[in-house]
Amino acid sequence: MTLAFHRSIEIEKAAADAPVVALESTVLTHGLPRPQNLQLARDMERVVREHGAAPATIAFLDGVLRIGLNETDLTRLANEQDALKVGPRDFATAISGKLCGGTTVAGTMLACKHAGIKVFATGGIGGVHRESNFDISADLQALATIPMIVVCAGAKAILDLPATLEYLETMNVPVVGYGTDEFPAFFSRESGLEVSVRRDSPEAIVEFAATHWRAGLQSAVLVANPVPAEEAIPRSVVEPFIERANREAGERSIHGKAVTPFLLQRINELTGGKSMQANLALLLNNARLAAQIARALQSAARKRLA
Ligand code: PSU
Ligand code: MN
Repeated sequence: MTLAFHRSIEIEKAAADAPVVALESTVLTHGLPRPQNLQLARDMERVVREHGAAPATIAFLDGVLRIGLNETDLTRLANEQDALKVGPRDFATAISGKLCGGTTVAGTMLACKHAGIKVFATGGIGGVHRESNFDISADLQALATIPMIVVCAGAKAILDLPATLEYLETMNVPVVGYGTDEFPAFFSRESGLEVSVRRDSPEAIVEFAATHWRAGLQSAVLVANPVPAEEAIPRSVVEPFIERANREAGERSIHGKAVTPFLLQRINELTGGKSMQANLALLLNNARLAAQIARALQSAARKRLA
């Protein structure tokens, strides 16, 4: 038994080995306000195309798993008031309820597993929350078990970053710093924490991933691409706001799925919109790198066949 899904015409038409980049949609439905969400979705798709790959934004529409959305679909999803935030455990809920939903990093990875997509760009992965009673994102579980390349700007700075990195180590997920030895912290380029390995080109990342999977592992390769310097917010500036937003989430008893959207929105208010600028810039930066990686993957596969 396999899961039914629907490909967009663009993805359907792409050759079997064409470079494809998956894009998540929780960032549209829950991560960014309107109208920036729709603009961002379009911009990410454009950046992927400009760099020679086909974008596959992944989401649920009326209970159908969609691999690639057309303009009408994107607009609908971006304006959907009641979109579900869909992680892997919510697939059956979305399908049986014929619901619309944005897929999280973990949900998008599960979709990629069904659709055979090997490269995915997101903003920041979920992870271990601070002072939480066991709030650990399902993103980490997906990274542990689905072999693909995921490009992010580090884990969201709102999280407990050392604990998140420890978890990734436990789960055999290599964290590849793109042009850096330091694990980037989403809004900031610096965290004081180390990545497990550094690579400086898309080709070198592909080579590393191939070697990782040849070693018999089924885990993802997580690529950490620092936010562009012009839009980065120094950690010392953003950290007090993160602490305050976390405190407020606790005071207001915000739980479960609602935690991440609340924190992102509150930090944006506290930084006077700067954090969203950083968020948008890093998302586009990751879409670009993911497209370059998808193309390098295609070249490597063709060389192997030649
Ligand atoms: N990064 C962003 N904005 C977001 C998210 C990540 O810049 O909205 C989303 C991703 O979809 C990620 C999810 O998978 O938040 C994690 O949610 P949670 O911590 O509840 O697992
Ligand atoms: Mn959570």
